[in-house]
Amino acid sequence: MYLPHSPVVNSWNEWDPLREVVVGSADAACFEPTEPGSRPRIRSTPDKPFPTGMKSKEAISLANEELAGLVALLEAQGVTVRRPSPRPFATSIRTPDFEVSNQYCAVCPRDVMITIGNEIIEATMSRRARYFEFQAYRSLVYEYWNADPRVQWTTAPKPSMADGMYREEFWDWPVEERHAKMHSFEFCIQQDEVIFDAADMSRFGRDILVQESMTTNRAGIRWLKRHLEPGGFRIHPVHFPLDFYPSHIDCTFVPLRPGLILTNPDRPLRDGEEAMFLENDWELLEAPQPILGNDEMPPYCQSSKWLSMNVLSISPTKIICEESEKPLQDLLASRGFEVFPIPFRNVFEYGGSLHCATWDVRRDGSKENYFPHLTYEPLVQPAQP
Ligand code: DAV
Repeated sequence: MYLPHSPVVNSWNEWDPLREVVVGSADAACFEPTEPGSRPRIRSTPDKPFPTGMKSKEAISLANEELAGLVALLEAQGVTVRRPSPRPFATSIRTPDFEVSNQYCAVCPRDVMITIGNEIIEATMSRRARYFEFQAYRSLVYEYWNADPRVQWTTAPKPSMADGMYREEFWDWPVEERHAKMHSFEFCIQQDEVIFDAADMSRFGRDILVQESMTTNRAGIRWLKRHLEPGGFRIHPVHFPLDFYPSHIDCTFVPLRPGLILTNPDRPLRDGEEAMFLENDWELLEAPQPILGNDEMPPYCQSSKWLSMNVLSISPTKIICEESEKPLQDLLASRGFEVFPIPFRNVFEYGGSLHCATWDVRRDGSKENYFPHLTYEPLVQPAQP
């Protein structure tokens, strides 16, 4: 078999030159159902019931137009763009452990799929409506896996998603209680089963950050450590105690290129966790306040205003930003980036912006050590000879 120099699946960080990427699609997208792991609310009228079933044709085509704009920009930059397979998201799911009235969508491949070097990992997921979301990417995964024997493919263990996996009172805790509990990192999922969404990880070569969140628990982080440490990776749990509803790290702590991380001024790292960055010459650069406040986000959007930070790197010098976020664009330009602004606000109600709506399959580059001064304790110490 003839093998090209670089495996067809090869991506070690968030910034190396991008060659192939999957961009999500809003086809057949549904409203996220209310379930123990998620209580969606209409922003303007939180007491009104959240809609169920398929989103309107108009909402779907507005989002699809902006996703097509992203595809066009990436292709003009020489990036190969792939799309998910159509899936019947409006159908209900029933397993021996749970039932849910409809599924969600394939707008945010980032939440489900991650490339770690030459390996594709399908996340366990944390919400019922997203249990089968990996199916939208399976034909692509088979294509990559068949094309190159160097490609590894792992599906993480599926949790039961039974009632007992969740802590439903979480949603009713008043703000004072959340504040009191902010250092315990207990959210709507319990700790018994292995649970993680792919978007709680951020890749820095041989170092990978994992956020403990509403969508990733400590057993999930242990599974990732045991799975990845033998391959020479170091897995670093990170915490943002002032984010009372944390899910997915890519609106909170966003590496832009070696030595530079965009940080969220409302969500500082837990005391002590910044040391590994500062001691290894990484600069933490605060993002400016987003253009729109939380109250001005689209009514069905469940994410925060910090979707502003959800940028996508085409390379260490080229970056795609939402078009209204001028202050962020100016900051990035002042740091030497070529910024590509595109409209993306109609995608927000599907749970993400530019980084969320993509899954990078191939970038240039290899496994580098960007943290040369680091002491790391692996879960399992190598046996003494
Ligand atoms: O800040 O609301 C949203 C991430 C969506 N995948 C936030 C995180």
